[in-house]
Amino acid sequence: MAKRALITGITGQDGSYLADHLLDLGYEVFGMIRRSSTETTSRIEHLEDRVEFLQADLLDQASVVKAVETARPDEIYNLAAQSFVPTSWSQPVLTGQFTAMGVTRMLEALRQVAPEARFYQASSSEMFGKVREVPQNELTPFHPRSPYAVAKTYGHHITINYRESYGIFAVSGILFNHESPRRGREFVTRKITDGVARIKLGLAKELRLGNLDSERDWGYAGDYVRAMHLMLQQDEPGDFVIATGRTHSVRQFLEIAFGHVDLNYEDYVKQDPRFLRPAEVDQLIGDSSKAKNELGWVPTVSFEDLVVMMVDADLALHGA
Ligand code: NDP
Ligand code: GDR
Repeated sequence: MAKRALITGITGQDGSYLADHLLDLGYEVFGMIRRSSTETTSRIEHLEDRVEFLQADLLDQASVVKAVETARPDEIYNLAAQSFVPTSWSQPVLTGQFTAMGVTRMLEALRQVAPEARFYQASSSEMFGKVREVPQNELTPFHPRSPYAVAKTYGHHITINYRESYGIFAVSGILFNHESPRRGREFVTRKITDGVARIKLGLAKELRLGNLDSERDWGYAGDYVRAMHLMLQQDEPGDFVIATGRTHSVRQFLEIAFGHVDLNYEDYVKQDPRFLRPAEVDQLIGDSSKAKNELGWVPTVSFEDLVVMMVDADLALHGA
């Protein structure tokens, strides 16, 4: 019989790639969607006939229980969150409700109606924040630098706590930044590739950004969702860092993205203090050797290829 998976956050970047991947593997896929007055399903339009959607909101315990009850999942992937770091300073309480307490609500629903289900929590490299060692691995201490990262750190620990308290097969993937043509436009990579496409096609004259010196370990989302699935297929539950092991600055991203369309970023990029953060994470670089050894997971898309893939996709989207 086909395995059943419930994905929260299915309308987001990762949810859409994970749904593609699980359907390819023969899963029956259920997707949790919250009600909205506008369409939020553009990333999963191509899957509408193949996924069963269940309306629920992470803020509403009864709706979450109902979704788990209906899906009767073998695996739950908890990807839903308020995931944009700057918004976590303007809406810290709501971010805590979604990104921290939402995890407990999902775990409680699992405990109540599907205690045998395996649970994946979307943890984040942002938990390392002001890093204590380089590169960061599963044992590196956390020092979160934003309300988002603090909320994710809670979600990480409550997942481990439910594993230890109730024997639930619950794992946490500590994923470093991963991007794709489906990335939200407010995140820096997509903001840049969208900006490059607009500038190249004469639709915009400049691109306003914040800190160009921060460095991230950027990978491709399509690679990272494979790791989520692998984590739930192990004999024992455990936590894994997923990263490329290479770090680049926003400036380097700009050089490649503008260079790809024969432009110089310095002619178009303006620094704007509105996009600076009250506390910054200066550099992240992950050590995913545990994932390589135990899951057999390795990334397949290089940084350079990722940037080019995203610029080309945005050029096509704008009609080039
Ligand atoms: P997105 O921001 O693209 O997607 C977030 C999803 O969460 C959307 O489907 C959104 O639904 C849903 N959601 C938000 N609030 C609620 C709520 N109250 N009830 C139900 N659903 C809700 O994130 P990504 O796909 O990039 O990331 C997936 C997860 O992985 C997130 O938890 C993120 O924090 C985490 N993560 C991401 C990394 C990355 O680099 N992408 C790295 C490490 C962790 P809607 O469409 O309705 O807004
Ligand atoms: P991040 O991603 O905060 O790492 O969180 P984001 O792309 O927003 O920022 C990366 C770095 O770029 C700098 N930056 C800008 N960022 C944005 N958004 N807009 C700008 O104009 C800009 N200019 C410079 C930022 O200061 C930062 O240093 C992402 C999210 O997906 C989280 O949910 C996830 O947990 C982490 O990645 C891992």
